[in-house]
Amino acid sequence: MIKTVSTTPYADQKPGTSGLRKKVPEFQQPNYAENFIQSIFDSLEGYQGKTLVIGGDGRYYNREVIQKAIKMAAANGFGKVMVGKGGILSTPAASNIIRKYKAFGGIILSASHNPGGPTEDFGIKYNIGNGGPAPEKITDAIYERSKVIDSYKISDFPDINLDRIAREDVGGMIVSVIDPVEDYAALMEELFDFGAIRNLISLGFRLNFDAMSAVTGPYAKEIFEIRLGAPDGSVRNFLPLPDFGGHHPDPNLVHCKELYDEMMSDDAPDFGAASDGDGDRNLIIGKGIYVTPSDSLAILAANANLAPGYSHGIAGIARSMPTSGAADRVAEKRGVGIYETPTGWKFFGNLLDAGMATICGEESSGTGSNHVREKDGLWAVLLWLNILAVRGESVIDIVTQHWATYGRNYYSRHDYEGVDTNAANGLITALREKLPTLPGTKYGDLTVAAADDFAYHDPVDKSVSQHQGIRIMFEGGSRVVFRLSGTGTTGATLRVYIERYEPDSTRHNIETQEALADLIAAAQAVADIKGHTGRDAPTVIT
Ligand code: VG1
Ligand code: CO
Repeated sequence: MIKTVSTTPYADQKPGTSGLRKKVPEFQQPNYAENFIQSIFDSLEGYQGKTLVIGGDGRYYNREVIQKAIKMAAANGFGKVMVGKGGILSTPAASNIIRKYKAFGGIILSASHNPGGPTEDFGIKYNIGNGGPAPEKITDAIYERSKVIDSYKISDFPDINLDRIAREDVGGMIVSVIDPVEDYAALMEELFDFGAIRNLISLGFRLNFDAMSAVTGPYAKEIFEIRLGAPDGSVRNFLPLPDFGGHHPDPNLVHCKELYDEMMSDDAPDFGAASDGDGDRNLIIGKGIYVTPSDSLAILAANANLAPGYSHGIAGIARSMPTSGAADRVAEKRGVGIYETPTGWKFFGNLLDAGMATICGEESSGTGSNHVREKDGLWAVLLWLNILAVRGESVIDIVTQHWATYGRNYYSRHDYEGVDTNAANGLITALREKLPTLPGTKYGDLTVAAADDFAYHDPVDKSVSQHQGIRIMFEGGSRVVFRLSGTGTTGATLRVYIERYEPDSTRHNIETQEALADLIAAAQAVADIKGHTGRDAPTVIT
């Protein structure tokens, strides 16, 4: 039976960079999740009788919201729901399922790299029929709807058993509980030369993958240990836990310190990697070398043709604006397109759909391609392994050769987390007001060449997205970018992105923070970070 439940709106359901993210207790308020899910459905047209994919990263509250979403999908007229067993679907796997089974769209329950647990973070995002995050037009409509919503529809059938693969008819809708790994692993086998990678591993190449007690565990176990023959234990923290074992499932040098230290040790394995809460990010560390995500994007793009799925070459590369220009140099040399988008994967969808870009990436450890419409952590790891298997060289050799060929883009991101929201907004506003006066200004030996507030003009649908980050470009090509995070749940996070291009290969071995020291000082001076936030130093440096 379908019930119509009356409700009152919440004022704070504005989706951020990647869906709506809030603390679990906020999501547990009466009707909070229901309001948002109904607002999604109310913002869509033409889904009657169609398929909805539902899955999440296994974090605390995942199962409860999945049951609500299934019952609401039935009440709102969907014909079928496909849901991952155990409520599990990594973000890229969900994107694949939507595409492969021609679903109308999907609801992904995740707060990605944010911590999980009863007092930590939860999130909901909607993906459209191409498998990618809903574009701003839809997320804006969802927000508008959420501000005035007065009822939602829900069916009252019993909870679905999510722990066995089955198909049942409930309340006139089919619910199909599917294996979350199978279709994804099959797609990876199509794109990459598993034979070559298996051979590399059988010859003694050692790999170490940290699933961070998050969603990629079951995928990584199946792919690396079972299909590629890596020894048992190559994948660690492979059991998805609702609180990620109390850690942040963020694959960076702070939260993967153990893996990093191991990779820098004398008897390090050949290759170390990790992925985040929902499986769309990647961390790549070779023996003795951390590969920055921006370099990784450039190197993957330059070598993608070595993998069967990309043997015909790539059409173009897209990167988010704060991501370093390393990929631009590859695109230029190869004569393929290069696109600069705002932060967040939703901006890549149009370029991928139009065949303009094949490979996309972000400085925040996200890389992916046209195989799905999300960034994909295991995809990046497998492309690296495929390249290593074909080239027969070490990670460090491949990276240093890349720098010698293209020059090195020294790059770092400084995050100031948990800053007072007004202070952070004040810093950005003050900086924005200063923009016209900045060109020509000197900071030490650096002179500002140009400064702007990045706006993106989508070449496909012609939409315009304003205020996507403040860019300060210096003479000689170095730059500093400032923006506020759109994924946090506590206060504000200021992100400062710092980049210097160094063509001279005799200067490619400087420690990153040292190579960027003058730009870091300029960033402090131009934005008065200390004055606005009271902070002397960033909380996280990547
Ligand atoms: C961050 C990253 C951005 C990424 C987004 C979602 O956004 O900077 O590059 O697309 O997270 O990633 P923000 O607004 O906090 O800077 V995920 O893996 O958290 O879904
Ligand atoms: Co993620």
